[in-house]
Order: sequence, then structure tokens, then C-alpha cells
Amino acid sequence: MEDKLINIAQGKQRHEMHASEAIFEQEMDKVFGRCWLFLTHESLIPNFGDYVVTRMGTDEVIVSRQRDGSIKAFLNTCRHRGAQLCPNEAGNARGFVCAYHGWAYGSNGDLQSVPFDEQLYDGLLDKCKNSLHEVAKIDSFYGFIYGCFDQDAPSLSDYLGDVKWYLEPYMDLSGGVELIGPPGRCLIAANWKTPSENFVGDAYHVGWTHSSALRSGGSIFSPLAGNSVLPPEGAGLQITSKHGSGLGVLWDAYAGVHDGELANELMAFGLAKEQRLIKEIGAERARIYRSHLNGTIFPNNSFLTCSGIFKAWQPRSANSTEVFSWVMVEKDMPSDLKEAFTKSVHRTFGVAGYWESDDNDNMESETYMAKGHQAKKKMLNSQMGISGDRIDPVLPGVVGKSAIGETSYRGYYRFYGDLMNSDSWAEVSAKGDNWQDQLIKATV
Ligand code: UNU
Ligand code: FES
Ligand code: FE
Repeated sequence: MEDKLINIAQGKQRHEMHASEAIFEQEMDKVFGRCWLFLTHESLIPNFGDYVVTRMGTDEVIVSRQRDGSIKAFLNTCRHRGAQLCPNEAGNARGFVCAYHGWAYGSNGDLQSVPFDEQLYDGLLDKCKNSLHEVAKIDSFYGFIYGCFDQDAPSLSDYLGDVKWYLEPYMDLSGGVELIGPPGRCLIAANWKTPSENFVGDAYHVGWTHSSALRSGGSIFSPLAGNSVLPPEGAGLQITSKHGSGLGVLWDAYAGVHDGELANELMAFGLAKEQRLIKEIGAERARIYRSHLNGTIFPNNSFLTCSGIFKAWQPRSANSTEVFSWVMVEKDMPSDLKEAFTKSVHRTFGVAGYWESDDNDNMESETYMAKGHQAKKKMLNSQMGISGDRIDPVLPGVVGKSAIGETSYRGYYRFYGDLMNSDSWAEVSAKGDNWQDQLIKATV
């Protein structure tokens, strides 16, 4: 048995990572306890008192808009005996009252009232010392709000690193996007990393796993059905970054997984906006706007731009994941196109989407097989394109040159391994100093 969980030099990972409860416990500490985790989007909590309840690792958190417009997040647990404070998924409230004994908190987390506190605590209860447990850091980019439990983590902007350059055209320079909520939620019997790694860099499975979706729909990807053709040279790229986030680019594929007349309308909309953006941001990044990006913000937040999917893979246990699915749509789309797009996203990658269900079988089988006493000790392979990883003069990050390859898998697990083998962010950062060389030097 190879003793390492992650073998960076050869692009391999131990299968056990997809099913071990011991590894899962470590992840809650070293991955989810340290990294920036997606919470919600500005557009879903626009006003003072608006809140959502979501998850950070195995914890529930309340994310709440403050009077001054800032955002705070708190563990959704009462400071008295730990009951769940807010049982709702979203709403607007001045504060939160615990159902157990009635302790009441403001939307800023302050403990405001305790039934009979003067009489029952002899005046000894210090309310200031019993505010809700607050998430250490909150930040956002282009309206996407993230939280982090570790005060020592780098800023969200540093954390995103090289992937920002690719996200900006679609998520910001396009006029911006919004998320349509509330998110669809469902449980899958899979480890949270199986969909995260798939979205970070698997264009390989599209023609094969999604054969039925490609044949029954009429999307621009349909010629790939049954692996009848390989995307041609120059059809795309893969990218990875220091902190494990990565993505795949499929050039000019703006219509994504959408089919029929909608695909044509989308192509026209994307082309027209690209023409305008060329003047504002240059041809290179205007093209990125109109290109399909599949990606994961490390550790568990994935998206397909253009196709309109935005996901958080919320870990429940080593072999159970709660999938949160939002629709991501450009703000300035005409309302009838936006509505048709939204319905199409639900049909393709919603809870019962016909693309989504193709994927879940694979996620669940990888997880199930990782429980085998012999199988779990074996190493998985993410070596595709390993000799081609390089630095590009224009494109940020470590870049793999073709549409299909596993460059961003290797970057994702390189960082994952550093987190799991370190005791602090300082140690993680030191290990990642020469991250590009580590990836470029890797070989089978
Ligand atoms: O399912 C995916 N991860 C995907 C779908 C990737 C690229 C294009 C379409
Ligand atoms: Fe990829 Fe079997 S061919 S998991
Ligand atoms: Fe897929």
C-alpha cells in the first residue's frame, strides 16, 4: 500500500479518501475548518434582516444582512443548551428566538433577552458574553458571499488566485449575474469530493456518461454523444491554481447544455454581448465571457457558466452529500429569455435534471467501491495530460492545453494534500510556495 493519501508527483490519490469516516473527520477540521466556503449571493438577501440558513461543513449557519448593509454569519445553535435556533431556510427577521427556553438574539447575533434573567441568574448572566458564535471571516466577490472559520486564512481574493481572471468576464464584466433561489436540495449517497472533482476538470466524461442526455437533447455538445468524436485541437483548456480551485474552458460554447430554439436564442444573445465587450475589455476576455466554463472553487462550490448551474456539495458524512443547486443567470437578460433559461437549467441540472442524474450514478459508485477493504488501499489515476502542464504567457495559472485532461484534478488534490498534512495556514502556504513547479514536474 502506498502510504501517502495524495501522490502529487504522479497525479494519484488513495481511493479511501472517498469513503473513510476518519478522513472525513480530518477534512472537517483541516479543509472545511480553514477554507473559504460558499454561503449565498447578495441577490438572495438584499435587505436588512434578510437571512438564509445554510451549511459550512457539518455545521448549520445563519447568514444575515445587517443594518449597515454588511453581512454576518453565525452558528445556528443557541448559546444556552445548543438547540437549533432558526428552523427556516430563509426569511426576514429582526432576530431569532430559541424554541427551547426563549433566549432571543438580534440579527447581529447579540443576545438581547433571556426570560426572567434578573430573577433566575441573580443578575450574573452577562449577555455580552453569550452572543451567537460568529463565523470569523466573511467576504464576497461579484456578489458571491463566502465565509471562513479560520482567522489566519488568506483574503478571499488571494484564495481564488488565478481563477479570478477567468471568472470575471462572465460573473462581473458581463453586467453581473444573480443566483435564483431558494436552492434545490437533495441527498446523494456520495462523498462530497466526487462531484467537486468532476466539476473542477472532467470534460472527459461528457461524451460518454452523458450520452443519453446528449442524444435526447439537442445541445451544442450533442456531436460528442457516445464518444463518436473527440473535441478538436484548440477546443478548450484546463486551468488550476495555488489553492486548488480550477476550471475547464470550452471555447465559444455559450449555449452550453441548453437545447432547441433556446440554444439559438442564447447564442445570439452571447454573440451580441461579446461584440460589445470586445470594445470594453478586449477580445481575449470577451471570448472568455462567451465560452463555457466548468469549475470548482475549492473545496465544494462548483459551477457551469453559460449552462447556468451553481452548486454547493455539502458534506454530511463520508458517503452522504447534500447537493444545493441554484440557477446562475446574467442580470441583463430579457425577462422572457431569463425565464426560459431558468426552466432549462432545472430540466438539465436541477434536483431531477436529466444531466444531473447521469452524474449521480458515477458519484455513488465511486463512493461505494471505496469502502472495499482491498480497493480502498489502491491509488486512483488523474494523470491525463500530465506531461503538458505549463505556464502560459497570457493565461494565468497552470494550464493544460487541451479540452480534455486532468490538470485541474491534479491542482485540486495537490492543495487538498497540503491542507490535510499541515497544522496551520502558515504551513499550508509554505508548502504551496512552488506549487507550479510541483505540478509541472509531475510525471507518470
Ligand atoms: O458535467 C460537466 N462537468 C460538464 C458539462 C463539463 C463541460 C461541459 C458540460
Ligand atoms: Fe473512469 Fe472507469 S473509466 S472511472
Ligand atoms: Fe457530468
